[in-house]
Amino acid sequence: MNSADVCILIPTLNEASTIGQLIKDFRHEGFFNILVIDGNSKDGTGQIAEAEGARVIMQTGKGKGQAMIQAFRFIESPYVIMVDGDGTYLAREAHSLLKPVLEGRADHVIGNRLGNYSPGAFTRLNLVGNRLINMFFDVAYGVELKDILSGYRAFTLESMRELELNKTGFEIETEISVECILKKQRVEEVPITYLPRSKKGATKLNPVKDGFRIGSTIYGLAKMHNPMFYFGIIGSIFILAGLFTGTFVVAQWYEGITRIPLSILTALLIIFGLQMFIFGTLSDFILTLHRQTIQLIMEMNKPRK
Ligand SMILES: Nc1nc2c(ncn2[C@@H]2O[C@H](COP(=O)(O)OP(=O)(O)OP(=O)(O)O)[C@@H](O)[C@H]2O)c(=O)[nH]1
Ligand SMILES: [Mg+2]
Repeated sequence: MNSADVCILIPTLNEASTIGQLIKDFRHEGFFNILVIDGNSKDGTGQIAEAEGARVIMQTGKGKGQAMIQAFRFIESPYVIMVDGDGTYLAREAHSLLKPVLEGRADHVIGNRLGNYSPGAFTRLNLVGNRLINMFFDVAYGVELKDILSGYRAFTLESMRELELNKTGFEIETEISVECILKKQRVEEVPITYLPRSKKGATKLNPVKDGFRIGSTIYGLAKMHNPMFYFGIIGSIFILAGLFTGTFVVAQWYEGITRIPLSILTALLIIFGLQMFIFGTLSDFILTLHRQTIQLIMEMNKPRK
């Protein structure tokens, strides 16, 4: 492999305290094709990156996702590594991340931070949030991925071009992970080290707001992949609410009090909830038929021997 075949893609927003050393580290590891997509940093991040020999492009919109989507259009090299610019990932681990891709075993490799993180790298909230989000993702998409939000990844240009990406903020890693699953890419996870963020650079992630957006992204995108999961959650909420009001209605009835409006509400909640399950079953059925049709078309299009 020629070192120019790998593009190191770094999104940055005010990371002046770490970007210089990070680029030095990657160059030391033999990677010279370094692309920084900068969100118009005010602290000289772009100038530092340029002085260290990286190609710097300015982001035209806002958010990490918009930056990544814009930067992907500039990449021509067959292999890509994406890495955050805040110095939390180690350049020397790029080789183990790239290995499965270079050996043709995987299309997309995720650096799993959750096995080996330094004390303080995750706040307690971030750690719990990460684990919950990964569990939710695994149930929704029927896979076993441990760290879908990781910012250190290696993939082929070809597999990256297959992904349909629209998310502009911190939901981008989620969308990438979902798209990899939907496009049936071979995804592998490799353990990596995760270091605490430098004290000098502030985080851009709001754990509550961004955590909620990430959860909604997983849920929203599941409609097309696992409709039973999508409609089942809505249905369960309504049925649970119906059981709650229903328990009250029955308890009151035993005491001789009849609650007519609440009984009607209970019936409506349970009927609506059950309908969601019927919706999910039908959607699952339609999806199965659609998948069979697509498979048939693919087989028909295969060149005959
Ligand atoms: N170009 C660009 N980069 C961004 C933007 N927002 C964040 N980044 C970069 O994306 C990377 C990840 O952002 P972080 O703030 O470190 O988010 P995080 O790693 O999920 O959260 P921490 O654990 O707090 O570090 C960093 O290199 C940021 O500088 C943006 O709007 N535009
Ligand atoms: Mg970070």
